[in-house]
Amino acid sequence: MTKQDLLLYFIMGSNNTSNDTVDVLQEAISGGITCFQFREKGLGALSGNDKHTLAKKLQDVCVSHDVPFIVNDDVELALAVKADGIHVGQDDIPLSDLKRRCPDNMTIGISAKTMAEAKEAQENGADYLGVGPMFSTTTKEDAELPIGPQSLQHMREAGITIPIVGIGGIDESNAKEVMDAGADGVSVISAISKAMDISQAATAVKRRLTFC
Ligand code: 3NM
Repeated sequence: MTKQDLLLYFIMGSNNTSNDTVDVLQEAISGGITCFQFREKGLGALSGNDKHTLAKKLQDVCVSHDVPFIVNDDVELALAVKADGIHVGQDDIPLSDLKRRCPDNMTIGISAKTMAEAKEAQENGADYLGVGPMFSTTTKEDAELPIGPQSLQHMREAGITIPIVGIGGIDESNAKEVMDAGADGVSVISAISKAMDISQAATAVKRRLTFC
C-alpha cells in the first residue's frame, strides 16, 4: 500500500447499509474509492464463519479491482485472509504485539485522537493514523465529541509526519477542510454507504479531495 491509496478510504460493515454489501462495495469502487476497510462491528454485526465469509467476498471484489483490503481490529481474520492491512483502536491489541504478529508488508493503521496517542503511534512504527472524529457522527456508537480538523493540523505542526486520514462525519461538504488541515485522505462510512447513489457519492467526495 502507498500513501496515495489512503485518499478516499471507504469503511463498511454489514450494518452500515440496508443493501447488499458486495453491491455497495462494487459501486463505491466504480465511484473511485482508493482503499476499503471491512469493519464488522456494533448492533447486528456478523461473527465467526459468517464474518469470515463476508470478509472473503468483499476482499475478492477489492482484489479484482486492485483496491487494498484492510480489516478492522480482528487480527486473526486479517492474518487468515492475508489482508493488505489491519486497523486498530487505542483499546485494541498493542502496536508492538501487532507488529510482531503481522508480516512486514501488512499495513498497520491505528486510531489517534490526542497528540500523545499520535506521537506514541508514530514512535512505535504505525504506518498511518486515523484521526477523529473530525465532525459529529452517529455511525460509531461510542464516538467521542468531534475534535475538528484543527487537531489534525496541530499534529502536523508538532511533527507527526506519517500518513493521516481524517475520520468521522466527513462528506462532500467538509472533506476539503480535512485535507487542508494536512490529511492525506479521508475515511468515510455513511456518506457513501447510505447514499442513494453510491458511486456518485464516492465521486463527489473524491472531487473535493483531488481539486483542493
Ligand atoms: N471511527 P461516518 S468516527 C469508525 O473517531 C469511526 O475514530 C471514528 O463514520 C473515530 O463516516 C467513526 O459515517 C465513524 O461518520 C465514521
